[in-house]
Amino acid sequence: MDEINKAQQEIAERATKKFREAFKGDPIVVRSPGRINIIGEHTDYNGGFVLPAAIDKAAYLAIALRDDDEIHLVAADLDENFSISLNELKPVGDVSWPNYILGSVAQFVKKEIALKGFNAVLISDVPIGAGLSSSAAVECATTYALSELMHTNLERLEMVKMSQTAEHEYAGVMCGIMDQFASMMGKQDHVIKLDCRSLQYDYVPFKLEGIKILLLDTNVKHSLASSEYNTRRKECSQAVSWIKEHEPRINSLRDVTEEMLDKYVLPKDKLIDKRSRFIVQEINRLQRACEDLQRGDIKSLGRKMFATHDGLSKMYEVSCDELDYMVEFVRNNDAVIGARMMGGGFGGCTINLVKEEAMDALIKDISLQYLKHFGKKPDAYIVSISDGTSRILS
Ligand code: GAF
Repeated sequence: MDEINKAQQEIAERATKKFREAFKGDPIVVRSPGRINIIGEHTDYNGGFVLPAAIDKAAYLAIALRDDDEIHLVAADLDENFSISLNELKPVGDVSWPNYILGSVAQFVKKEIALKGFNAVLISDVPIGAGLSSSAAVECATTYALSELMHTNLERLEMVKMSQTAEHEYAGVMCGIMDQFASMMGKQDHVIKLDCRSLQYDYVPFKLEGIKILLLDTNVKHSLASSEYNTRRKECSQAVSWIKEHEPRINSLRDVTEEMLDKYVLPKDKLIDKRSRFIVQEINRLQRACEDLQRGDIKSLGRKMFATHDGLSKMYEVSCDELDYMVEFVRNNDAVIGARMMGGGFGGCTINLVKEEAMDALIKDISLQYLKHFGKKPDAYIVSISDGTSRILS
């Protein structure tokens, strides 16, 4: 067994042990990973493309059915419990983690799929609030586990959509489909080029000789639900409706050109123009980045990652001082091929493609300087690309 699988097995065994301490019976264990995204940010809900991958950090759910309608949950790392009846399902206000599970349960109820109550223990090593989709990991783990236990034969894509709706309805974040798709559909050593409009996708090999993926966590906890994410969505759809008045075939920013923005959006509102122009550029940038990847031109891909960061920071305005600092710190370092903030923004991680031999020195250096500058320590995770949601113990 390789190191990664061994680590997964250990967490799964820990979840099973916790389950047996808290409940009776033998659980199954489902693992569902967090995600990275190489390029293509905030493009998913605009009908564009994204280039995510599942990582070797995941949520683990040890779970078994009950004979009644009750749901009993334990978050082992947080040492918290939560119970509710299937018949009283609703979002809970004061604790957030149960919502990701309950939101997924609610999708089965909505589809009138027969369900029973269940006991579950959650353990996750996806850092919370770091932009690595810890919530999507829990949603996908729950959806997949319930589907297994109830023998539903749901297709993976259907489970992706159910998990996304769980986030909308129980976490109040009108997210696109990227996070749940990456968690559920990830493939080891591959990124997923996903067309978020047609949902067609290709796995693109992503194992770069001598280069590793480094995530630097600002430890600024972002809260997507804190309205800015939903505001960006509204700004983008405002641009689309202004353009649609003149070009009725336009349904999303995917079909929009910068000339259309010049004509129909810029004269009306500079801010909306800036937001939507970033998205139009980002969708194009991703297409060209995929060509770089195909040609093996990693330097060119890296330059595009920096360009994406600049757009997210100055045009889409979803960065923060800490993220900007981290990207500036590595921008002229020859060992760093590309870097940018990743995910929804306002905190969380930067993603960096770093030459292996320079990795340790870089982490040491940036950790020290970041601490001096912001008075708090960053975290560093070297991640590898893993498979998506699966059952790993039964
Ligand atoms: C968050 C959302 F959940 C995704 O759907 C995506 O929009 C991302 O922010 C930004 O690219 O992770």
